Amino acid sequence: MNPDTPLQLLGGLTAREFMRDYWQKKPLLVRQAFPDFESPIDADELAGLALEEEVESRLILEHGERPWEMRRGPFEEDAFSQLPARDWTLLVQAVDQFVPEVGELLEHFRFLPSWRIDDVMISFAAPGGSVGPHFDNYDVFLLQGQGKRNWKIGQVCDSDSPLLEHSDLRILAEFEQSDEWTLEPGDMLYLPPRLAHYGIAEDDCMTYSVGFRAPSAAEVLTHFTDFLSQFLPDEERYTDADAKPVSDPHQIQHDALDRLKSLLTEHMADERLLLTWFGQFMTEPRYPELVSGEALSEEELIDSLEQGALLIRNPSARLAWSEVDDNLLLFASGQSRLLPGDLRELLKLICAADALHAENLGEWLGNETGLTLLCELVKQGSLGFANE
Ligand SMILES: [Mn+2]
Repeated sequence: MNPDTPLQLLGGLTAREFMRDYWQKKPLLVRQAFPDFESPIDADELAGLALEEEVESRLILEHGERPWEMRRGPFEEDAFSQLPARDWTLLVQAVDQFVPEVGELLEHFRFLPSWRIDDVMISFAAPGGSVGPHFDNYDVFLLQGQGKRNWKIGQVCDSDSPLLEHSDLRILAEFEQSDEWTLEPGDMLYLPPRLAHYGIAEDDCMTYSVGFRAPSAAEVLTHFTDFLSQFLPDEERYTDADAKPVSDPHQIQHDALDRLKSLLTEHMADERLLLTWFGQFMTEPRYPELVSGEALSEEELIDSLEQGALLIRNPSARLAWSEVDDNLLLFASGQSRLLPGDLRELLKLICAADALHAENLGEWLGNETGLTLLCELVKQGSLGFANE
């Protein structure tokens, strides 16, 4: 994707301009980002998904058993027939994993790293439906799929921003409106993290939210140090072979702090381990139970592909790659593999292709390491045969 091509999705901005001026900085409203957009899924299909055990869904009722009542799915079939005429919202997470046409929308966001994208949540709201004024700690693109929604934006928030008490949701107690727009199908609003927003359905209304992953500093530190500590033997300890006799035995001297700092720096600076951890962390599937496969021999794989089989990415799997020295790392759904540098084009193909087949794999079918890798990915469940 050429970063200097103006994009309709970004209202005629290039990806480079959008990243420089808006991304993580300020909101952007784009009228007809998706011209003549027709939602690939309707309200009944969305409600149908919310009945499924493996799908994560919530219902928000502004005037439920308590204000802003939240109910968690999966729901019973009659749950929707008993709802009031207005002021409720159904939210369904990760619809991109269950409806391929929704997953395809993400192709338009290829100017951003795929490992930063979390999911496409779809909400359906009756007139007046809202989840209240709130803020999120991640970026979001809000695409209007059907009907109209009024969006108000407000102040930049943080964890000290006052919230309503006794609420199932994190609803802001104060909302300082700075702007508002009514979005129609195909219109899209980009919001940076922590900006207060308040969307209210004007009629039966469906909104797509493309959400992002951004680990908190606390998560980075706890998860990375957990990961690192697996590689550290118990005998590796605080050492002070350079210590001098102390004048006050009760005082912790700053030379002890220096030794600690160098212990930390030594391990934190291990770039290969940092990269390995990060790639694994960012490709962890949202629903690991949906990523499972079966063992397959290399002969079986070649036979199937030569008979025209298609290998496709499991929509619940996440893939990314990176380079380390002369080698490559492939990250697949929370696991990593160190691979020789000559597999670069294969890794790029595995990560990017809609489907792998005899034609686009070509000579890779004769590459022993490449074949082993493909079998491992099938076994792990990140790749699978189409129509199975
Ligand atoms: Mn939000």
